[in-house]
Amino acid sequence: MSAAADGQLTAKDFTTEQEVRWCPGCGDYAILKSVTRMLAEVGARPERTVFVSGIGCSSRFPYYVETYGFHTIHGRAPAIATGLKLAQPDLDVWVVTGDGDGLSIGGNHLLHALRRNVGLKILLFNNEVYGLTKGQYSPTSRLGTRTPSTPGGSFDTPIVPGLFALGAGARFIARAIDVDKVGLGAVLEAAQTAARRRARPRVAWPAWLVGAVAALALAVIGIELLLQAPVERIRGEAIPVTPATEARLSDPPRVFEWPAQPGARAYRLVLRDAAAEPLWHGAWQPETRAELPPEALERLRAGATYLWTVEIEDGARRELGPFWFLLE
Ligand SMILES: Cc1ncc(C[n+]2csc(CCOP(=O)(O)OP(=O)(O)O)c2C)c(N)n1
Ligand code: SF4
Ligand SMILES: [Mg+2]
Repeated sequence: MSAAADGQLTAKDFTTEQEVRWCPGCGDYAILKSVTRMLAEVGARPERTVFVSGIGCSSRFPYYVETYGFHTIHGRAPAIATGLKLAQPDLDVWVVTGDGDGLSIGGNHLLHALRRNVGLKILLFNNEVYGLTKGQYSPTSRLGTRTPSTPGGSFDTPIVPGLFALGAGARFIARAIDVDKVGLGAVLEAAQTAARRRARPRVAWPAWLVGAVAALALAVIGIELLLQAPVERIRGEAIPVTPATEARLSDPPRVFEWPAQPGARAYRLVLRDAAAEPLWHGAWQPETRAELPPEALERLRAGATYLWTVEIEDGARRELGPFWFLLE
């Protein structure tokens, strides 16, 4: 590993010599580049950083980053990473998973890792398909997707991963696009900062209990870790909407605006309370602006905090726009 003259590591220092086995043009290359760049920029230490993955093309990620890593078993990376983080809370533990690995076979593990909030950073590469096993449909495939396993077109309603994370009680939630270097970089840095602030679980566990819980998690038994804390504040950024980063209910803004997104046919603004329950939403509309009616303002004033997302309709599905927010 070579360091720059000032001792600062560079993205190259976080890149391994391994032959990368992704197809030419795969979006995973762009994510790998953004991650190695972010690790250098935030001053991460390779010996304090671990990438844990499941199975899939995306899950080959640990081979390509010059840190510690585990290429584990299908869908179980969150369980293994939870055990590691509880045993070594000062490590930066990242989980890399795919839409199939994380939301299908590992859905249960992902759900419990999200609600426990032990300080893992989970990257879910959502290419809407099982890439490694030649393109079967996945839980995020759009309606009508034709694949070897759905020759007549998929008829299952796709999961929206951001909403799944919200509903599971995650504290930091974000969505970015692989080739959006600036947006993805900002999201990765925000994730790193958010997790560092919660680096230690709030409950100090004896070592024997940590081992027991890791084993139980692997055996697919859900356990309440009582790590929930009252939500006092919500901060975030989204498709740069005005008002941008922070909103308090004492003075709710009336008008929200956002730039047009490629491929979008319609938008809907959704305001949620701290438990992610929708408080108000505007109807689908082609405009990139929404004005809250008086009854929506009343509902906001009645709550304590809220966050907002812009949903995008592109004809085949609904998705959340790029965003990040942190529930504190
Ligand atoms: C227990 C088990 N079931 C199924 C498989 C086959 N399998 C390997 S990877 C994969 C899906 C990967 O999809 P995703 O997580 O979306 O990753 P991608 O390749 O798209 O990055 C499947 C079904 C397996 N290896 N083990
Ligand atoms: S099969 Fe798809 S996900 Fe896998 S490396 Fe090729 S392009 Fe990427
Ligand atoms: Mg996939």
